Amino acid sequence: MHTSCLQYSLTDEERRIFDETGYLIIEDALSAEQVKELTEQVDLISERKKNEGQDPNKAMFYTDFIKDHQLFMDLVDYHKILPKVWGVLGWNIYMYHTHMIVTPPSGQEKSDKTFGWHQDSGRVNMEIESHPRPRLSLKVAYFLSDLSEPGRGNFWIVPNSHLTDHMPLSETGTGQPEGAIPVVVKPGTAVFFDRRLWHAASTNWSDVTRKVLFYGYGYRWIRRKDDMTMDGLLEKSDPIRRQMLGDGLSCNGYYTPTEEDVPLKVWMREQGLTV
Ligand SMILES: O=C(O)CCC(=O)C(=O)O
Repeated sequence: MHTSCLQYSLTDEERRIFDETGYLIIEDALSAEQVKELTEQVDLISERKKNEGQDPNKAMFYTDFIKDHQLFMDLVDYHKILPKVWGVLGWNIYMYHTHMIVTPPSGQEKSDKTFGWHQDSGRVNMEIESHPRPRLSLKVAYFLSDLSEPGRGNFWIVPNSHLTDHMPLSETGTGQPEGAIPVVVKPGTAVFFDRRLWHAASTNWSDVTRKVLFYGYGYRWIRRKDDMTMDGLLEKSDPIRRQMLGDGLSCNGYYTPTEEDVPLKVWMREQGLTV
């Protein structure tokens, strides 16, 4: 990690927004060149998946994509974003999950069907007995296609809903929860969201294919949520990236880390940050 990344540290205002609303929008997180190059790789994967039987008219949900290209790997500890992730969660973190979603035009008539509203983490929401539910993890969504208008398969959220355990939905299967909004952003925007924020994918009623990369970060004692194929990748990575990829010295070190388990902690202390 180069110290210049510290200019992208979470600001007090960003922390306030994230804490209060459950999400944070960072415009121009990716340059136009990065968007173009990442999109080329997403398109290659889309083509490959279609050749393997992916229905071209359905959304492609593809996990564990870091191994597919160096450009994806380089976002694991992206200097403009990781400082904000550790600003929220602290240093005992790793990337527990990635998924890419490509949502082609649905060809459907616009409707008011209720989307699939959820908080992340599945059974965690039923099996941890606390209120409000604990934060535990967040995702960063990098939007590659132009979502500056609604109706393009936008990511939908209910702002400020992250401390709410139950989201009332209509019984008729139509309409969205009160306060729900589409996230309307330009290509290159990164959106942070607290895993507890009520969110949903939506139907793409436009003729623009939606392309998004999701990177999930959580505490090191959380299990990974996909295969996280690491063949040969750890060896090529520097210590902080290795930590982000889930490396550690022992099982106990995920709960009670030594300094060797968490190079990010050591690096932060060297920069004079409180750890
Ligand atoms: O595709 C989307 O916009 C929603 C993604 C989602 O629900 C998730 O990452 O948990």
